[in-house]
Amino acid sequence: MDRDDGPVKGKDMSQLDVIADGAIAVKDGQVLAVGTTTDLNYFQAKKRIDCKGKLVTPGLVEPHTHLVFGGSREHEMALKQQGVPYLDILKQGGGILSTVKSTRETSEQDLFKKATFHLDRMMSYGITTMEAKSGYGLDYETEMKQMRVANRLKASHKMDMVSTFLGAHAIPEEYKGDPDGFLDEMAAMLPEIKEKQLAEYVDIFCETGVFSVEQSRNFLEKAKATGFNVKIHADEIDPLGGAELAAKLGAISADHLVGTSDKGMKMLAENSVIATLLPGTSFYLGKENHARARDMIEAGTAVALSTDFNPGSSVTENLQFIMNLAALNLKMTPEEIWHAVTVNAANAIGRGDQAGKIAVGRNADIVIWDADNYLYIPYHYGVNHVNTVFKSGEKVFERGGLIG
Ligand code: IZC
Ligand code: ZN
Repeated sequence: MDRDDGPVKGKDMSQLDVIADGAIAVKDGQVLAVGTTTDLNYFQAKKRIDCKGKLVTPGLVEPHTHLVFGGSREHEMALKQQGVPYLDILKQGGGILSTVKSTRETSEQDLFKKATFHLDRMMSYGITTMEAKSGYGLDYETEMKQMRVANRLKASHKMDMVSTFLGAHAIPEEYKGDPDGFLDEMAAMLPEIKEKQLAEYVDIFCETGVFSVEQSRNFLEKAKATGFNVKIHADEIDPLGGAELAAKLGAISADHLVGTSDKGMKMLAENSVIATLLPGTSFYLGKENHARARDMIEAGTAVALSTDFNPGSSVTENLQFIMNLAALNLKMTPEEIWHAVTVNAANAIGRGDQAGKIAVGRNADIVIWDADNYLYIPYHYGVNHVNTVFKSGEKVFERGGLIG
């Protein structure tokens, strides 16, 4: 609990602070004290909640989602089953571009309603802070519409929200064959996004057939010059060198990293870039190769985990399932996994000072689980283990029971 602020790196990720017979005092939405029940017994609490036999953790933090979108892509499931690769579906005008069409056609109010539905579900899985990217507009109007929705949610929903501009997510039909022209249009939006505070981060999909390392560097340098911190969808499918670029630019995080080279991993560690891994995507795209979490941790990197929630490559709001996948496919230990979905995820979206830890002065974002130890959650897969979720001290979700 007394660790300095900042992410937990490398082998420190295996040291988890656990208090047996723990207690938390909460006042005005913040943590007032943490200790054992004996330590905190002197508090004259107005209300006491008995968590006997239950694991209690910080609220989960989700650092990478494509939350705001129109439509869905279940019609592409058959193509996937026939073995058509994700990038081929995109090349044929489907994939991301299919969601772009739906998002352009959906009204701001309907996008808001749909995003609220997914956000509520995320909270029911124990998430209390999360990031949301734009990137299904690929034009001025729709990108702005998506970011306005994210910011309306930030103002109205109990979830703490962080908005990211991902205008550079794919090349729209109007700019086919002219990626640089398209990037110029997206870059021209940066000053207005900054001025209106519509996003805190700028991201790009650096991938074969989408944006090259050089185009990504150029675009993200403009974002940095406008005052944004940057993130990269790096080496998700092909090992292009996105991790090396993230390190050179001093990005706050590099995300995916399935194909990252040894050199890229070394550079991420040396430059303290958080490695946000998204094993749900490898799972959902049916990939056999996985991000090399063990090597990244060995190199001293802080690893975070995320659902990548989106309508194409990872359709789930369940970060607990990602914890199961991290154990099974990334070979991460339970201790590492808990750091990756709390403190490291919070640091990956600039919320390390507020979220991701139960510590004095931080938001009382707390989850009570239907489990009596922390090993249990990455072990029992595919279901929701949450009993109760508190956001800033307020109960926002409680497990319901069967009727009758
Ligand atoms: O809609 O397919 N990888 N972007 C980059 C995605 C997946 C989201 C999507
Ligand atoms: Zn993504």
